[in-house]
Amino acid sequence: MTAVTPAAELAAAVDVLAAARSVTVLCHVQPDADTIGSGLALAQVLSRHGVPVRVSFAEPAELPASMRSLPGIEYLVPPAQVPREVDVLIAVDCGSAGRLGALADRLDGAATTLVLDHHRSNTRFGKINLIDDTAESTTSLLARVFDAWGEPIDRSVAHCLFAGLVTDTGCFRWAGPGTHRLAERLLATGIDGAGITRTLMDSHPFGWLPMLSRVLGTARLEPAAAGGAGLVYAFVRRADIDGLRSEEVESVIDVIRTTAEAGIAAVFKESRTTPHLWTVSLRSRDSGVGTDDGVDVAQVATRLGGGGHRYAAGYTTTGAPEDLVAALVAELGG
Ligand SMILES: [Mn+2]
Repeated sequence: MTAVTPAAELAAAVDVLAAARSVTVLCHVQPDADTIGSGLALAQVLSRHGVPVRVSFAEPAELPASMRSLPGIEYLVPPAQVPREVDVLIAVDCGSAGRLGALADRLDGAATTLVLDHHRSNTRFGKINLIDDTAESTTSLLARVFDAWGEPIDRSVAHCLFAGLVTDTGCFRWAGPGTHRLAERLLATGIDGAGITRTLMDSHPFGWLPMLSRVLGTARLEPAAAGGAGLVYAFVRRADIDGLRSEEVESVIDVIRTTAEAGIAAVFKESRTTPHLWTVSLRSRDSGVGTDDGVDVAQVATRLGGGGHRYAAGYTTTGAPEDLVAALVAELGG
């Protein structure tokens, strides 16, 4: 299925961008390359028009190291530098206001709010909501916004858009019709696609290997879960990730989800600072972009207080490991 972006909302979004006098772009907490790539691409294009723009995210304090070479990084400011009252506020890649973390309170002080997103579970918390859950990434939605606006995608904007596209499609595993056409267009600007991919997805410090070894030792299979679809899960405890980056922690799900006997994969990741606080990554194997089979993990995550896509979602929870597993298994049905 080729992505279908709602035309009226697309036009409304372009109107907001074209008329903006100053813009604050907010990315989601624990940012990934799609939210940051979207923010920095928007900042670069708005700057061409002389529009003052800042980009921020609530936490953690530092941008993940793998994203520090993205063009436009100079537009990033710490959350304390985002004023209480702003002109145009744009949330990128955020399924709900809660994904803005402590910066969610800036929504009330904004003259206009624009939500640009591709999450199925999006709660439409902006005044204008351009949501396309058939888009592979928020950066591919942005490519359509720039086209509708008549803004060329140059090499440094393409770098940011490619960063979101390659990560949200899992290195083009979850590509749909049009995905490779966009990739080709971005690569034709002269960006180093292999280098961007390696920096974002294929580089880990040596400490990643012993961490994986410990974490994979916690993996368990529940073949009867989710009506027989099967659940595989593992735990990343705080002691496992000392000195490692979020990139290493987030990579674990990509190993766990390869289990052939399980349609659903989960990784429980303990907070570095708060014992028994966990963020949970969920993946559904047979529920990719443009397909309607498999378990919709966005629905599961939403019922557990989170959100996401039908094939990739997450939530935050507290408790002892065995209780977390029991709660998830109960929600999956059996
Ligand atoms: Mn995304």
